[in-house]
Amino acid sequence: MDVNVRAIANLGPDDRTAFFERDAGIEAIRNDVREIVDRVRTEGDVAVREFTEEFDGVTVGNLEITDECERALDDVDEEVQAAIETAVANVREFHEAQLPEDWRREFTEGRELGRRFRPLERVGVYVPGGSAAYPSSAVMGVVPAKVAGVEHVSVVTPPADELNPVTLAAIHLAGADAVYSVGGAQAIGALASGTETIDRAQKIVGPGNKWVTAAKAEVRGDVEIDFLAGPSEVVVVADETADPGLVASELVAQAEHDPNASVVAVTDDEPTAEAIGAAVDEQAGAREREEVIRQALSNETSGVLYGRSMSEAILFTEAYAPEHLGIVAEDDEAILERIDSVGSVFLGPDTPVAAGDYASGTNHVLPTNGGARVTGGLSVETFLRSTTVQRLSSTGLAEIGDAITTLAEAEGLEAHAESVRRRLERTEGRDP
Ligand code: HSO
Ligand code: ZN
Repeated sequence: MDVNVRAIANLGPDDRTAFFERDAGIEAIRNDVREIVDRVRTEGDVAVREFTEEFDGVTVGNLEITDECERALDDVDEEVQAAIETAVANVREFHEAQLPEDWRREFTEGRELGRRFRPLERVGVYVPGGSAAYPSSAVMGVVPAKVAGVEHVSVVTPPADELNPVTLAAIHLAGADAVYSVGGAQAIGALASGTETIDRAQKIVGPGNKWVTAAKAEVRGDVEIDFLAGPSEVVVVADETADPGLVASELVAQAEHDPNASVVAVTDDEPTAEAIGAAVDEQAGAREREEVIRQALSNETSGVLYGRSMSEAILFTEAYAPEHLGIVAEDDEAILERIDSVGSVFLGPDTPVAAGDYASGTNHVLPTNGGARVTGGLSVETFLRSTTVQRLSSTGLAEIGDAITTLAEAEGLEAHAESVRRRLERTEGRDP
């Protein structure tokens, strides 16, 4: 039996730390990454090409491959193209529903305040390649940016002797404006500082391996980033009404992403936990990526747990703050009500995480590693900035005049107070 079935009450402090402080493993490579990013900043394309030869073992001709993406459509099955189009349409529709409207309101007479939303102008999206080539991630990164109104969306994706045509086609169908054949930390460095060929981005988004993640941490500050997204995670909360086989299939599915994936089922019922554990082991053996799955299942951040009550299961889940949360239980809404820290939620037996991974319309670029305690996943807002706007009438200013001048003088900023007094006096002069 590979997957551990344990009582939450029996977890020691070390077990809990492992579960709740999942390490992205980027600290160890920070120095190497800093050097790559620095060299790309000072040497531009030359450094990009050199690192690509060193790390990817590929000599790239043109760094820009925008036209190849369109041509790649010819090499993609009609069925696959239709599936990408379905994903793009659903992701677009869901993200269009998120577009905020500008607004203004009069809060008291003559004091009108509002907010205005405008897109960023230049954004970079990382699309993973290699063995983890995810065409779906191209859709998840590019579509929300275009829906937000970003004018120039650049995509970077790692080179290969033969690029995956499905990934290229997805990048094109999602609506990217420019595409470059570069991956790893050098790609993030290039987007952060710009090179002769690659446009400098105001914000960089998208998942990647630990080199990409470490590079995003490195450039954060010079450029905006979404958040750090590491190996996939899922927690499924189940009660005794759940079909153990379905719960198990969720753990096995996310486990196939990465040997470092974290997959957990948590329940209030020991027999259910045992049944899920047995189903996980059985299903893992039947999957193509069995080896990766078994490694992920044996991580100290993976396992099947049972609590003495649903409350104990819920508290565990909240502390875990998973990227994905499945709830398969009689009163799933009541359980959801008690969980705040999670990237994306999947309710009921017919809602697999794979739906959100590919085609229901929600975004699959989500915070891992407990990031859900402070942020959500990619959305239209990721690509917008907000501005506040106000207009006061003389009445509106008079109403708050004393509060402003008193606070300004308390701060020793007498000129601030004067800027208000002048206006109040002007009004008095005008209106005896
Ligand atoms: N579950 C991944 C996204 C993905 N799944 C892409 C399949 N393809 C995010 O954690
Ligand atoms: Zn997935």
